[in-house]
Amino acid sequence: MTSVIDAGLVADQNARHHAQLQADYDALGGMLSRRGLDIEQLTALAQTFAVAVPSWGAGTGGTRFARFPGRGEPRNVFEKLEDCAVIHQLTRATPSVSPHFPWDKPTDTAELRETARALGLVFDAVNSNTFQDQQGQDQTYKFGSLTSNSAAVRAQAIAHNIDCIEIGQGIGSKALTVWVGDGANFPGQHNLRGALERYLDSMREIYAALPSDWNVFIEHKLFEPAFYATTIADWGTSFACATELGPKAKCLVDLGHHAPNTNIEMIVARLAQFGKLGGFHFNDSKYGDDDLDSGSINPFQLFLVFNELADAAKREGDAFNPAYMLDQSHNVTDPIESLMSSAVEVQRAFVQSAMVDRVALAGLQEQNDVLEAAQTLKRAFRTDVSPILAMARVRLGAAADPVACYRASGYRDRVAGLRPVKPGASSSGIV
Ligand code: LRH
Ligand code: MN
Repeated sequence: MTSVIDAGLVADQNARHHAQLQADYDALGGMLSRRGLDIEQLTALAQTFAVAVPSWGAGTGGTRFARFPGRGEPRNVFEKLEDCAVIHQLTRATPSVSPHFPWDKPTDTAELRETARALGLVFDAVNSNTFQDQQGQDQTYKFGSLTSNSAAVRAQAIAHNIDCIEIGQGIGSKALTVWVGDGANFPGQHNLRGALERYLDSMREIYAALPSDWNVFIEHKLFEPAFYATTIADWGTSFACATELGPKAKCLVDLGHHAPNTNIEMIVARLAQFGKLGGFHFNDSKYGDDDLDSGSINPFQLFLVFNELADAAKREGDAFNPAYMLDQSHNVTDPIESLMSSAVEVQRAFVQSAMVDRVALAGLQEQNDVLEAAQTLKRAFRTDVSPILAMARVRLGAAADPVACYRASGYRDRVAGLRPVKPGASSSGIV
């Protein structure tokens, strides 16, 4: 496996951190053992954590107002993979990449799969795209795709999703994520029930094309690009459709796709209870689908989501295995730095959720000792597990401080020289 960053530099950087890290680790170990927790066990658990990186997150994102391209933008899927390999080399927490088609459509799937393998990466769920019209496309998606009242438009959208499954099989993926922006901007623009009926008819054809060991993830979103009614607007509609379609259909929760103050951890608990929690798009937001770095605005919510995941895993054991993926837009930061620190923030919530004393919590809930029950969760969230996460990385040959190591490597300067900025061109497809 090729190391994109010089392994010697990573070792040097880690050597500088060693004494301080060991001291912090021992201090935390002492505190945790007084709470009956074994830091070595938690560090080993941290090393099992993995979250997929969105290929489209490796380039600079933007909004409808503007996109300010960064230096050394990846110009194709191969350069995106190289950047994703840097993220995994320095965090050892992101072994897989979730591609988006046609943005990442390869001419040769074997070459793409082999390039990823050589970089120590595999492919997670593939994402279809019927929310944009591509050059030379026959039918427009202006008035919807899988829900369009035009059979020709629906057929085109269905064919695209089936094409994504075929490419996905070629690169070793096992799931298709279907997010459609279909909806209406005006009351009366379309028949609300008719749109969902057409969606289900289209999804039944896509479902029928799934290999036996594949899943299809339905991703709901409250609004945007539709601003009055979105066909798959909430978890209830997604759940009803996944149930209607069959066992290979599951629901994907993008944290930014809900109304402000929605209790997302409760949605996670519900979908897990009914066996329909397929996966996540982790990010953070303050207002809408802001696609900000995970844990950057509301880390307690991220912790509470993982607290529900830990509860579900305790109930269902290894069979409980939702797909973890990031889905972010990096408008003002270096995407590699944001993706590394976001992966670490999701890993942090994962480790903190494992420190919750679930037996004590159940007892306190039984006794309606409300305050102590709430404090039992807060105690885990308040614990700074940074030494555990850093030690887990160092022991796996990754960086004690990924961002500092990345900056010391000069990688961005190097690729900036190799990848001239194409003015106005968007590498990720998102404006
Ligand atoms: C829609 C979404 C979806 C992706 C897109 C890039 O907002 O979250 O998951 O296809 O972003
Ligand atoms: Mn998403």
